[in-house]
Amino acid sequence: MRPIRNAGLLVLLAVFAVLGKPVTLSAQSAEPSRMQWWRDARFGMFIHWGLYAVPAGKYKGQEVAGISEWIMQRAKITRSDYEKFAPQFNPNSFDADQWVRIAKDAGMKYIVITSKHHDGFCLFDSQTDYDIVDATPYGKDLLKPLSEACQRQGITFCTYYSIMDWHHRSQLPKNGDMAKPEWNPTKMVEGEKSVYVDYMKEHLRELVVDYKTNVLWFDGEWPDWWTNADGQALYDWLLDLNPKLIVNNRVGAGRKGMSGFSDENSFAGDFGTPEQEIPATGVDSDWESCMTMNGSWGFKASDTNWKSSETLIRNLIDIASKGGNYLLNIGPKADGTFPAASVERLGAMGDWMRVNGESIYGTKSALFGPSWGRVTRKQGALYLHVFYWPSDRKLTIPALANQTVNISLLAAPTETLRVEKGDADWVIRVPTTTIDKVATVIKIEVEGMPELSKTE
Ligand code: H79
Repeated sequence: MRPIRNAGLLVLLAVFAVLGKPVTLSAQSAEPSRMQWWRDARFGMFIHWGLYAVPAGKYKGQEVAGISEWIMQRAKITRSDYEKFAPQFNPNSFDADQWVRIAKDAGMKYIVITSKHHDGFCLFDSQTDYDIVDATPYGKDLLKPLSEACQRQGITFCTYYSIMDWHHRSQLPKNGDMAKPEWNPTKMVEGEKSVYVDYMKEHLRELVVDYKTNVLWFDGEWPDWWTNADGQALYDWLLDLNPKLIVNNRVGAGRKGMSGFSDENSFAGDFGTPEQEIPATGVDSDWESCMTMNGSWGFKASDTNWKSSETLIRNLIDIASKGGNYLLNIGPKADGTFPAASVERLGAMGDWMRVNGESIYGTKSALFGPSWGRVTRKQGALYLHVFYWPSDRKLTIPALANQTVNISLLAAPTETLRVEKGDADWVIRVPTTTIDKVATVIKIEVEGMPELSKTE
């Protein structure tokens, strides 16, 4: 496990206001590790799918406020009433290869799907019985074909798993009222905790061994009956099952808010999990921002508040420039298809990534944060992502210590750009017109790892 825990201390790369200020980078990048594929990937697909796709945000004719996968809590639905969605869940249009193809075409390298959300319903064929095979007319496994399609197409298959469970008998609503339940957070029934931990372990063994999940992305860890010691024990047990498994910090307790980083009181896991936010500065530990395209994780028919493709592409760049991964969510419909608005946006991201992907994959956080955009770098190249095209055709960056080999636009690679190298600053001459309104990438090919020349 990584030793660094304090988010306050982790914010080392706070240079996004001061052009040219050199920063210290830690050893994160040096060690070859099971995190390598994950660090290189930079872009993944989150999928929230379950029984909540059936009501899709509406209960008994009424719109229910909030994220759709929380409808059981938001509308205070009893266990037996919620179970009635199962006979209506029949995703006949589900096509695992098509889902994976859409993710892959968008430039995503991994998929994290809800194997079980807070509602307790499993999308895989478990030994336990509240699942897609045993409880729905569909009657077939969803995660096995998805895992296999991922393997066929070279996408890494990963799973989300909620510790809190609104369906398991071990847990009661916090108001103790099974007829008008307040499910969040659950209370543990006296003496039932070990029964529930065994139940989780059955699922987790299935996911790791039979479904070959590569990441376990825990959530719902905040009820008071789940402790850091429980998280540590589960983490150790999982790593024994598969020493290459990656597990997020939410396997442990003590997360204070949505910023998703661990402190000295919480479990660090293998990566931090900011939710619906991007850290203001670079962070020197492994982290991944998970975000929605509209306002809901699960499909919500009434939510048409979609972010633009421009926002989504710039979020990906922003996150990469700060050393993190972007886990971008899809909420499939109950019939097994992705909402058209999501597919459209992923298409635009794929178009951008096909031209500019090398400025995202395998990159490390920036050396500086300019006003005109963002910066990423890797061995042999510094990438300037220009959001705001300079009207004077000049882009200023702090001087690099490296020898330059070539400067070009990823969107027009045959043309070499001129640079005027001053002691403190370099000025790159760019074409008059914007190449890409969303983000034009200039590649400065250099010898070695880009570093700033000493200016202080
Ligand atoms: O699965 C999606 C959501 O359903 C779930 N996480 C994403 C990935 C989620 N989103 N919002 N919430 C859960 C709300 C939880 C909020 C809180 Fe808390 C739980 C507030 C208080 C307890 C977070 C955890 C902030 C403090 C502890």
